[in-house]
Amino acid sequence: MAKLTIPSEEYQVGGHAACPGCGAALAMRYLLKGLGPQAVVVIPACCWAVIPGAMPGTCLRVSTVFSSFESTAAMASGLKAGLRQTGRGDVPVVGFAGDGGTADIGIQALSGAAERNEDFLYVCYDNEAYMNTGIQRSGSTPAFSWTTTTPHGLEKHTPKKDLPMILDAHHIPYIATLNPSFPEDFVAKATKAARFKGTRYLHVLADCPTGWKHDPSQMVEVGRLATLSHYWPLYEIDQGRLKITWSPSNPIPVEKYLRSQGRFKNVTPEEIAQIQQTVDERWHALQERASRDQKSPERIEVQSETPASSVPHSVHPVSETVIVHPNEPFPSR
Ligand SMILES: Cc1ncc(C[n+]2csc(CCOP(=O)(O)OP(=O)(O)O)c2C)c(N)n1
Ligand code: SF4
Ligand SMILES: [Mg+2]
Repeated sequence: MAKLTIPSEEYQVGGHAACPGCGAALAMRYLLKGLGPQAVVVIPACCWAVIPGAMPGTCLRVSTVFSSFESTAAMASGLKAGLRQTGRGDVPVVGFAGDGGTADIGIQALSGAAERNEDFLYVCYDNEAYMNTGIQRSGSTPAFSWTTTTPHGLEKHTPKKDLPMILDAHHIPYIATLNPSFPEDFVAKATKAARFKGTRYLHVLADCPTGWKHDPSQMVEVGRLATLSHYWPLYEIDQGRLKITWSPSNPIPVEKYLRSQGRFKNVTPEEIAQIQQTVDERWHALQERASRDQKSPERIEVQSETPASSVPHSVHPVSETVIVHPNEPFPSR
C-alpha cells in the first residue's frame, strides 16, 4: 500500500475554534506543512480570524498578523518590504483570506500587488460565502446555492468568479487549485509555491459543513466528490503553462456532488443540467489550454524571476501514515 508523502510535522495544533469538519482548518494545516515554520501569515477578517482562538492562546505555531478585511495583499506586500529592509527577506509571507475577502472586498489590493509582482504567497480558502458573518452570498458563491441572502426562490443565477483565471490574467509566476481531500497534491503545490519569487496564488476548496449544510463527518468525502465530478478541477499554472495535476479516470455527474449538501437541496433538474454544462465547458477549456501549453512552453511571458531553488523552507521527513489513492475509498480509522 502507498505511503503518505506529506510531512508529519504540525504547525497547527489542537484546540482551534473552528466548527467540526471545517475545511478551512484542514487547509491551513496542510498549507503550513508545505511552507514550514518560518512562514508569517497575514489573516484578514474571516473565520480564520477567530479559528486560532482567544489571545494569548493560538493553535498556530507560526507568526500571524491580522489585517483589515480588504488589505491582506497590501499588508503582505508591506510586511515583505519591511522584512527585506531589515535583512530578513528570506522569510516567506503568506496572505490567507476567505473568498469574500478575495473575490470581493480584497480584490483591489490583490490585483495591485499581483500587477507589481510583489513577493508573497496569497491563499484564498474558498467556502463560497461569507461564513463568519452568517453565510451571506459572495462573488464566489456558485449558481443556485442557498445562502441567507439568496434564500429559496431568490437564488443566484450567475456563476462564481473564476479567481485563478483572474489571477492568470496578471501573469504571475505560479497559480494552483487545491483541495484538502487530496492532501499530497495539496502539500506538493504549497511546497512548490514557496520556491518561487513574486506573487503566487493558491485557490483552495474549503468545505464549510455549517454553511453547506451537511454532516461534518462528510467533509473529506464531499471534497472528493467536488474533484471527481470536475466541479473543482486540480491544476496549476506554472509560469504561464497550465497543467492538470490530477484527473479522475471515471468522472461522476456533478449531481452527486450537489446532492451531498443541503445548500443545493432545492436545485431543479434543469438547474442541475445547467451546472453540469458549465462544469463540462470549463473542464474542456482547461484540457484544451493544457494541451496547447504543453506544445508551446514559451507561449506566455511572465513577470517572474526564475524559481528560486534556494528559497529556505524546511525539509520534511516522509510520514509513515498510510494513504489511499484518491480514486479509492477512504479506509476507516
Ligand atoms: C470592512 C469590513 N466589512 C465587513 C466586515 C464584517 N466581516 C467580517 S468577516 C466577514 C465575512 C468574511 O467572509 P470570507 O472572506 O468569505 O471568509 P469566511 O468568513 O467565509 O471564512 C465579514 C463580512 C469587516 N470585518 N470589515
Ligand atoms: S462557519 Fe464554516 S468556515 Fe467558519 S469555522 Fe465553521 S465550518 Fe469553518
Ligand atoms: Mg467565505
